[in-house]
Amino acid sequence: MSASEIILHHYDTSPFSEKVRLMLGVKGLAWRSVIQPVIMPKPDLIPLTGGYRRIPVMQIGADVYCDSQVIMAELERRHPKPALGGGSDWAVNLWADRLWFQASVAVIFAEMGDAVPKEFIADREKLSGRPFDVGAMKAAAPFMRQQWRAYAAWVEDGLAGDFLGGATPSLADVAAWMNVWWLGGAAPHVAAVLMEGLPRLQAWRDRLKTIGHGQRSEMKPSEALQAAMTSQPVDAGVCASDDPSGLKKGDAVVVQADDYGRDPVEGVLVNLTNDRVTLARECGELDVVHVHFPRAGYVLAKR
Ligand SMILES: N[C@@H](CCC(=O)N[C@@H](CS)C(=O)NCC(=O)O)C(=O)O
Repeated sequence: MSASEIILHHYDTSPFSEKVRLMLGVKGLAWRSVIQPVIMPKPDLIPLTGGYRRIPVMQIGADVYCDSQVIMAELERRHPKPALGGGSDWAVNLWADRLWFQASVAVIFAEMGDAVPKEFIADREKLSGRPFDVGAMKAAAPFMRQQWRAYAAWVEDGLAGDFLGGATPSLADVAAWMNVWWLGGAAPHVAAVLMEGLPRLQAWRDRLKTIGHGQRSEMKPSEALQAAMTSQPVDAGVCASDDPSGLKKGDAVVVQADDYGRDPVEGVLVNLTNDRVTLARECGELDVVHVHFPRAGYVLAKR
């Protein structure tokens, strides 16, 4: 086990994890896979994140990256070749994560919602703070299918070359892939209808499928905790002195998602840039861990 090993906490059916797995494939990287539970409790994940429960989480030694957005940014930073870009692709990523994903949720659970175990429903109600209402999703499905189709048609239009990024895959390709992959796996008959007459999208899907996930090997959750315990965070961090929030290095802060799964994570601010916030957390037996979040989509406040 090396301190710079990429450890991905995920589960195979997780669409947000699939983005990261594809990116690992595009970059041809070796990584360790730690399978986490689909519902709470997650006793081997929470000590690392300080309360964040969503999946995926990436860990490299004592650095813990919460949310696929900051995970992708960190993979791009540490492994810049082949380059997947950035800039406005991040806006595409947030659209695919939110608007397109919500359409996928409604379309998929309208199909399979009746077969979902009640423990899963209870867990997701707690996560979202709203009823998991299969009846409402069925009622919304015809409208949401139209939304899904309209989004898919944007990808069709954007495919002048093999990928949205041109000749090679970009962050926008990875972001859009999640929804196409999830619907294709969970409700293939609906996916076939919604992608009918979009030949470039279909060819793009088949092209992305062949990329794979890089070199994956399994790891026990206890080994991942051990990796955090025996490592130090990679750098001390830099806080921009002119951040409009007025927050400064060393402030006691709390970070939480602004959509669902809003469990607050408390720590000491060590890094603050336009796209990232990092907290230092002293976690008892885990010593000091740096927990990284994106700025976009997260609320950061002084404690
Ligand atoms: N914005 C987050 C969203 C992550 C997300 O919603 N993940 C789903 C799984 S794909 C989740 O955590 N569901 C609840 C759970 O697995 O406990 C990201 O980009 O990583």
